[in-house]
Amino acid sequence: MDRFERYFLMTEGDVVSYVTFKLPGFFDDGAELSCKEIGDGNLNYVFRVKDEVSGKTIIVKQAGEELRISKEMHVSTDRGRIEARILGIQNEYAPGLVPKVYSYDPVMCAILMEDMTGHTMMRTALISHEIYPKFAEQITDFLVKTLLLTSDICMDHKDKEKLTAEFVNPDLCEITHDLVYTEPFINDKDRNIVFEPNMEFVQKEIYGDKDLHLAAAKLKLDFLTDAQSLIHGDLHTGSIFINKDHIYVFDPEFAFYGPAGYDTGNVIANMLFAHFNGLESIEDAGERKKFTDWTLSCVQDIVDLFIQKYDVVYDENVRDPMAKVQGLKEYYLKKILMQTAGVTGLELIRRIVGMAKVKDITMIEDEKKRLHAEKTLLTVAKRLILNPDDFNNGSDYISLVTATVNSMGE
Ligand code: SR1
Ligand code: MG
Repeated sequence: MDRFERYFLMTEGDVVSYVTFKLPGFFDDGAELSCKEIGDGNLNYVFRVKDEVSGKTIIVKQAGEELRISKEMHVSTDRGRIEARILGIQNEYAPGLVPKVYSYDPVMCAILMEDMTGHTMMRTALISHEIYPKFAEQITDFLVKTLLLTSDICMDHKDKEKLTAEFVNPDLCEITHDLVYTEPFINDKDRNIVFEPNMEFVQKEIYGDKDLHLAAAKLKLDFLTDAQSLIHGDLHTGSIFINKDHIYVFDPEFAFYGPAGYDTGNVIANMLFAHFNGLESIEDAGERKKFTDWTLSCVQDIVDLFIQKYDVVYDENVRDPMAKVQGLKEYYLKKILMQTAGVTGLELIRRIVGMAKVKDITMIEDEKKRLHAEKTLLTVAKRLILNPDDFNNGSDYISLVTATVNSMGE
């Protein structure tokens, strides 16, 4: 019996032997292998194994039974299978925009995959106020292709049904039901973490707003019932590796058949976190303007390029004869845009009020500035959730953000 026939949580030392055992020949004879755990997510362990002689590297991502964010939370390790499988599918629809999977091991619940060398985690880069002029083009390619080409508009319905069954992902979806669609509004499990100076505002504007609760409840029903596209399911800027020329989208373990607007909304919300981090923490006025002009124009471009590319990809790939009926393309887009607005609002609220935070906000050192960012974003979020019908293009988002910033004062 080999050491890896039974699941256990590996250490750095185990991972070196594991890679040699699982992928003999990946590294040259005479390789001097070292390993480091580099994960900083909430769920899994991510190891980089490196041959110190050639510099060649590989990533091993192992799912633990307990989550890193909280030992009390246990989630099926089947998420590794889901992630390995969807990376293969996304690589067909959006070639080169996801890391290559070399192998998936259902016993150790570990994925052996390409190291995204030469790229930085996008959230880290944005907190350093790096600008990526190609990002809107790149991410909208990924979004339109992966979302539309896996939908009933473009796929054979039987193939889509089979994929839907393969991607039933109850444990990870339950996390989203709780952390995104429920707890931020009613704190039913008493797990929210509210920045103390913002408590009064949150109690009145979020916990106390029944209209907001109803709108969030409607969005939750959409998430539960609308098996529209094979979505990434957690597409924040910590799930993207980037450099000036290229992006990799990774970490799709929350994938399932759900509303397409869940992915687009997550991207937009996380660009808004970067925007407010820039507004509140860049001291030099010129630098601040440069970065925040880009983050805002990026939000605008993401929405507008998504709409433009949707139009082309729809026409080129529409398959269902009834989806060719005049007006259906526009109806379907409107649904996605409304979901996008609602989910942008939900992601903004849950990262400020709920248990899983984003560094863009928590790293704003000055308490007053953090409070200002949080209140402004919560106000933006409420408008998006309560009036999703109003957000039909990029400039609708920009007008909302600009007007809210102006109305909140210093
Ligand atoms: C319990 S996991 C908390 C969050 O981390 C993941 O990245 C997802 O965003 C999840 O909601
Ligand atoms: Mg993740």
